[in-house]
Amino acid sequence: DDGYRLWLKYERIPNATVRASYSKSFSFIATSGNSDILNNAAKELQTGLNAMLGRQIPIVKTPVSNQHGIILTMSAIAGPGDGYAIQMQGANTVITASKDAGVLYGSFALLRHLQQHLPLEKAVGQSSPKIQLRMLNHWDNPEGTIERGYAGSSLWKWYELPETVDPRYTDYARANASIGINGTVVNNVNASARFLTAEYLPKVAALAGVFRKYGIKTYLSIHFAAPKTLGGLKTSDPLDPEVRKWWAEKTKEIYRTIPDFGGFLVKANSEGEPGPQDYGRTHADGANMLAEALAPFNGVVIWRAFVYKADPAADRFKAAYEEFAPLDGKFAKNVIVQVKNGPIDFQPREPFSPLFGNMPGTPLGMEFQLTQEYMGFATHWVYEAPLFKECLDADTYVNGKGSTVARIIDGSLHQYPLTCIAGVANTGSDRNWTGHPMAQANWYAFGRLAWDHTLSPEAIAQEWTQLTLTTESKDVAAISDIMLRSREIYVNYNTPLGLSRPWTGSHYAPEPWQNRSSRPDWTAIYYHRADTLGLGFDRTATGSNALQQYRPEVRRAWENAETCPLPYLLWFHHIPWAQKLSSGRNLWDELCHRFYTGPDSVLWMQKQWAGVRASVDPATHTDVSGRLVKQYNEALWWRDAWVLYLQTFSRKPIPAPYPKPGRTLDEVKRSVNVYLMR
Ligand code: BDP
Repeated sequence: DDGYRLWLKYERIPNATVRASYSKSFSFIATSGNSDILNNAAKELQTGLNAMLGRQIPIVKTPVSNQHGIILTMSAIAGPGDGYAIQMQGANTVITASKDAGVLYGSFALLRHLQQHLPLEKAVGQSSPKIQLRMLNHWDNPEGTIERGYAGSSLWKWYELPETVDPRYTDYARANASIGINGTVVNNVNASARFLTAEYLPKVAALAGVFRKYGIKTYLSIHFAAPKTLGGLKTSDPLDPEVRKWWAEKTKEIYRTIPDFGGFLVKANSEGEPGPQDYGRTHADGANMLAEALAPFNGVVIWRAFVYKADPAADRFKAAYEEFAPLDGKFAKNVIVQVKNGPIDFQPREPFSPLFGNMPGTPLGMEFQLTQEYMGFATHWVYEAPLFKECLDADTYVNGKGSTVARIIDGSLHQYPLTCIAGVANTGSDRNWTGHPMAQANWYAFGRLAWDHTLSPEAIAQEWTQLTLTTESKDVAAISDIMLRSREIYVNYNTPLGLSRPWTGSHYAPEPWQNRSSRPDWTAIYYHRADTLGLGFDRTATGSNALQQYRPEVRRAWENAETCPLPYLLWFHHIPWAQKLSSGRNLWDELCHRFYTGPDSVLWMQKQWAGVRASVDPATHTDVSGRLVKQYNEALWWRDAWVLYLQTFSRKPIPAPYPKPGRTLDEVKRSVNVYLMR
């Protein structure tokens, strides 16, 4: 198996009894089929059922009497938005929705159910997504590279488009639709203005033409200075009438080419990108100018809150809140402010961003990163659902207990008229889409949680494993177990106890010693603040006081070093090396314990994985086994880098029973430098 089919494998059902019982129920697929989306729903059911049952099931216009089949219908009673209902009427299975996309989602839900060989009656029920815009953000560049992409090059073949439309675009759309994703931003937030040109819009339109048939809208990241760079204007000032006119005209042109275009994603005044502040204007001024251009077409502006200034005295943690919270209520109706889950940048563990809850008058969208920029690229096995869920379930206390991040994002807490969740895509041109075969689960889990954030990481892991790897129940349990522990295992050898960002260059190899960069918050020492006294970033009132940005209940949970949960400890406190922690160990011993437990746990992953060999496809099994060997070696690398480096401050021995690293700090640094070479 080359992994291309993702979770849409539709393997023949091995158990003859199950096959026979399904076969009785599925003699036809009936649809009045008056839209591309309905036709694709019927086609997908046909493809799936034919393969799983080993027979040919016809698509018909009206139900066949004396036979049992699937009926696809549209009706307003089936719940709001993209929701669907699956019912039994007599012996027919009826999938109803008020929109054709809902019928498509219901069809995929039924297929998911059958792929797990569950009794048909149990498929009955209703489901509606909790969030309106469920999107992938591709950080893909026009020349085919992907910013922070580890699975080959871009899926989009810009030089061939629009004349040649790769069939893979359809499979991409199927995969997304199967998990309810309904929007995609096709280009990098560090955006090239090229995509807005008359040469490139038809290429984008060709992609949109494929995606539309699966209920997916297409969006573009824009370059804020395009009026100057493309339009030849003297300025890109958002309050300049000529600039506003330019965007209005450009937007009209886009909608002429792509009538259902979704809108713009914007990274502005962030990491060197242009923006309204270049002209003394605010983020709201910039967003509202674009909102005005998009409003006649019901398009939206998704404006990112990922900003921080190169100020050596500032705490980067506080930056997004400081810039955006004062702008609450100043954004136009069709603007969403998209916030990364944590205040810094997609670290293996971060506290939730303090912006969540603090902009009741502005729809806030969530940005998660599926691509493993800070989690071992496509080499390390990290199942991200526990990370997503930890953030979604975090309680902000803004309207009292139970004011979770999920309830902010889904709009229920502040009655947001627009709701949005985005995942920075981990897909690329690799045959298996995501490089590491197990990283497919992160794409899958993102979609499932975007639809329903109450699902558990366990349930999603089991479901994905059954669809993708095996239905053998003891092996499903063993694989899910690896998945559920994998993120904590990575945290243990990478950034335990609330350490963060031990990188400057590659975002892959350990560099906790990095103290030189063009700006202080691009060094590693800025984040961990190791010295002879201790370790960690004091963000309490005696330090940067970033904790002030949270509600008192949250602050109280984190501000006392004695009671702060260990996973967040060094995010908020500078702790003396010898200080005893709630675990009973002192800081140094606890760190060593985690750095040593990490690689040992990777050995456990290897053992568990070896145990499922019999029921997993051999090519996939071998591929993952190889990656786990690499992951172990690199976990040791991380361990040695950290403990040897931190030991220069703590001046304490490695506690028993752990062995001393078999190499020196200089040796580790030399091997890391290889990864930083040009
Ligand atoms: C950082 C990435 C950088 C992105 C940036 C962003 O290192 O490549 O451009 O985030 O989100 O994590 O804009």
